[in-house]
Amino acid sequence: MIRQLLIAATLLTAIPLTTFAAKNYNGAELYSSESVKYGRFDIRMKTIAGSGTVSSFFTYYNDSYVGGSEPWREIDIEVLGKSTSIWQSNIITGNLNSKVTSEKVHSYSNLNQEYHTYSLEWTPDYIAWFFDGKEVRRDTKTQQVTDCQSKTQSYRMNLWISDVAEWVGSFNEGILPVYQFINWMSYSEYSPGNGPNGSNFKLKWKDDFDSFNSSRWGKGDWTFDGNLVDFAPENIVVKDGYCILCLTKSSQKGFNGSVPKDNATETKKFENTKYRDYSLFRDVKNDAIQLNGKMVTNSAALKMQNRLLVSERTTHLQ
Ligand SMILES: [Ca+2]
Repeated sequence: MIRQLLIAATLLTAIPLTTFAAKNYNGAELYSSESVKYGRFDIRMKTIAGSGTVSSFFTYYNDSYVGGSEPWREIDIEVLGKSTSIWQSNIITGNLNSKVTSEKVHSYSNLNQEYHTYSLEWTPDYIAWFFDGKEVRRDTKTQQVTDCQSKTQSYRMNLWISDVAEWVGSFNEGILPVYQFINWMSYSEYSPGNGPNGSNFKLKWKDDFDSFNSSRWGKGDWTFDGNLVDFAPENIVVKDGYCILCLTKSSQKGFNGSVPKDNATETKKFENTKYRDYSLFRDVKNDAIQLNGKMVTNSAALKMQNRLLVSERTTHLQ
């Protein structure tokens, strides 16, 4: 009897997880091939509504799940579908068996109806979160910020269903299928004093999702305890300049609909030798402008824009 149990246990560890009974739903996880330490992450996305669901962007030390002497390192942006107006910031440190968390909830309306820009700054001294260019949380020199110095982290976006109803609400499969649309994402390296206007972040790349960059990204094909979905590669679709993460019944993978357009973004970069680099982000719908990541008022924005356009023309005339 004991011997049979031992054989059974050996078989269990040898069989890949995917041969066990599949879950009833499929979600998606887009993950980076590289791991980085520090930087600024900007993600322009439209998340979903639906009790039980989580749409996220997060950074993650890839061996966190191993436990033992490996620490857990994770920084989160999690939009909770139980409401159309809640997203949560969090840092997870400690280790697999003893996690330290610091969740905070942020409220904005209509998260599922419009595209928004979620940003994360990770530095040795602080970790900060931004929503549409405005800072919403900053943790400075806390133990968690210090702990995050120890490991590089990958960056990921996923769409899944949690079985922790007290956190996310109860899931109702009648909402399926639902989709998280990502218009673009950019990554800026942490390089103190070397960014535009002497700032600390220097743009390294921006992915507009005009195609799927398979050297940059991978598609998850796993699951984890407490998650009601299997992540399916087929549930990551690039179409019309958007990356779509799908949450579906297991029999309905993929996306065949039309992509809701992000009608409020246009990013232009002005570069010349006489003037410094400017990053101009125009929110057409709300008639507002961000200049180098800061919101400026309408009248100031118009003046600023005119000056920038003059600068650009001046460059062309030289
Ligand atoms: Ca795009």
